[in-house]
Formats: sequence, C-alpha cells, structure tokens
Amino acid sequence: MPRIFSGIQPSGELHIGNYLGAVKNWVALQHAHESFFCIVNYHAITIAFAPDELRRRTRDMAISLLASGLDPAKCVVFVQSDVPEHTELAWIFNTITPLGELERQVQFKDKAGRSEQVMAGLLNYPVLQAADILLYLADTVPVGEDQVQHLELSRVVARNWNTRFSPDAPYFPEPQPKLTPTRRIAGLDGQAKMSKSIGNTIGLLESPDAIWEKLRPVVTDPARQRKTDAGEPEKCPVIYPLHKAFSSPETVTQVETNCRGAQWGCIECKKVLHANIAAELVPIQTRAAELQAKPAMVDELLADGGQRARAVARETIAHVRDAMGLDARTSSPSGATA
Ligand code: AQP
Repeated sequence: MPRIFSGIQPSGELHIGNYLGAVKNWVALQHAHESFFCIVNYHAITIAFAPDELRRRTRDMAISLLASGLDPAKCVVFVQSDVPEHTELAWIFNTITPLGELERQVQFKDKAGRSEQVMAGLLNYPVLQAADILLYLADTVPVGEDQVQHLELSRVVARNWNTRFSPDAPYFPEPQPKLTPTRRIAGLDGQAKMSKSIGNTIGLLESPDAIWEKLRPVVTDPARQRKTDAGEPEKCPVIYPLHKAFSSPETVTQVETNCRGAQWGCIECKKVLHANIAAELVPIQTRAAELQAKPAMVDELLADGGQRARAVARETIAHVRDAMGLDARTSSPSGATA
C-alpha cells in the first residue's frame, strides 16, 4: 500500500479548518494507505506555549482525531516527541538546507511578523517537517493549501540528500501534497485563514449554541445590507464556502438561488448552515466525550502508536547514519547498523 504521513500541531483546539482541510481526508485515506498521523508537539513549541497546557492539548488533540474517525487498527496515531528520530533527522537535514530557502517561506514571515522575538526553531520549522515526512519514506502528504510551500521544501531536502548521499538510487521519495476541495477555509473574520494561533476559529468540539453565537455576526456579501438586496454567493467569504463543505449539493444550489434572488436573508442562510454543521459535528462530539472519560486508554493508544512509528523511524535513521558515515562503530559502509 502507498504510504502517507501528515501532522497536526497541538497548538490549540482542532478547528473546522484543520478538519475540512486535512483530518477528514486522513480518515478517508487510512483505508487504502499505510498511514502515519502525528501530533507534532515539537512544532508547537516554536511559538509561545505553557508546558501544562501543551500536555493537555496533546491528549485533547488525540481525542479529537480519534473522535473524527482515525482508527488505530487502520493507521498509526502518535506523538512526535515519542519518536526522537524526528529531531535527529531534522538536525541532519539542517546541514543540507540552504538558509535562503527557509527565509522565503510565507508561514515563517507571517508568524515572525506576529512574534516579539523570533527563535531559530520557527525558521527551521519546515526542516523538521521534512524530517517528519521523510522518516517514514512517505510520498503523499494530505494537507491544506497553507502547507504546499513547506512540501516544496521537503522535496528540495530529499533531492539534496539523495544527490549527495545516494546518487545512484534515490533513497528518499519527493513527497507530493494531496489537497481536498476545501483546501483553505477562511477564518470567521473572512480574511485570514482559519488558524488556531489567530483565534478566528470554530472548534470541532464547540457546542451548537457556541457555534451559532460565532456564526450569527459573521460577515457576508457586503452588497446585502437588507434582506431584499440580491447577493452573490461568491462574495460571501465564510458562509458560502462552509455550505459547500457541510451542506448537500441540493442545499448549496438552494443557497445560490435564494441568495441571488434575495429569497433568504443571511440569517436564514446561516441557520441552515448551522443545522448542517451540528449534524456532522455532534456525533464527533459524542465520541470525544466518551474518550475524554477514558484518558488512560487514549494514552495507551498513543504509546502503542509511538512504538509502531519508532520501528519504522529507526530503520530510516540506521540507513541515513550508515550512508553519511555517522555511526562510528561501523567499520565498513556495507550495511546499516541496528
Ligand atoms: N484554514 C485552513 N483551511 C484548510 N486547512 C487548514 N489547515 C490548517 N488551517 C487550515 C490544515 O490543517 C493541518 C494541520 O495544521 P497545523 O496545526 O499543523 O498547522 P497550521 O496549518 O499552522 O494550522 P493552524 O490552525 O493555523 O495552527 P497554528 O495557528 O498553530 O499555526 C494542515 O494540513 C493544514 O494545512
């Protein structure tokens, strides 16, 4: 089976942007791929964080992923810091990654612009990401659109390493992104992408009442000042795309007709959307509540996932060390050491 890898930061509550852009796709892909899904806590410490909160968020993220439909019998779900080979490979990759490639990354510029002091870890974030993916020799990475540039960098890293240390037969694949139709969900402000660190989100586990309080004031097509004003769905930055993600094709057609014909006001349109979001999220929330009551079981699943991931990671690192002459105990370069 083809192998996929993807990760998510425990930097806040899983939101519907993460869910639609990535996690829903992971759930679908786990059946036909050898799949590794990682809670990337080393990435999450590249911005301000509190240790106790990080610990809690890591388990909460696992609960949200399992409740969304990741099945440990079909895929490996694990925490990045349980597999130290991620940081080892990241260091190695740092030595073959041109600085200029990192400085031009849009996400770095964006997050650096929002930080008082910029740490080297933020710059090196995509190198760690390349290590995450390549450690599992994954060639497909289901992600949202914001990660496409980082994946380009992963391909540069793979190519650089192969050229230098495996010129005859490339060892690392050049991983490609796998996007969903909902590759970029806008935040509730209607401008920036929905993002944990901006806080313009609808959380996957928020109650229907809380979700309604967030949806009600959301900006729509500015031409619709009154219910009788005709609108254009394409100019509605949040509600229309969310209808396309959560509502049936028939409802989406109805939304388009009733917006253009001013038959529905924006509040009516939002109420229909709200009902459809609740219909999809409430069963996930019920499963999450069951898992929250069993923290020891969640921890065990993660520990098991860490062991399964580490078995693969060790093989890759052994090969890399051997190819680079990094294992001092190996007297000849003929074989990988365990
Ligand atoms: N708004 C979005 N629309 C579609 N996909 C999205 N993803 C994130 N935001 C959107 C996808 O979710 C996966 C996990 O993302 P992440 O947590 O690793 O990092 P991120 O992309 O930086 O997500 P956030 O929410 O913006 O987190 P912070 O604010 O902590 O950086 C990825 O596949 C991503 O593409």
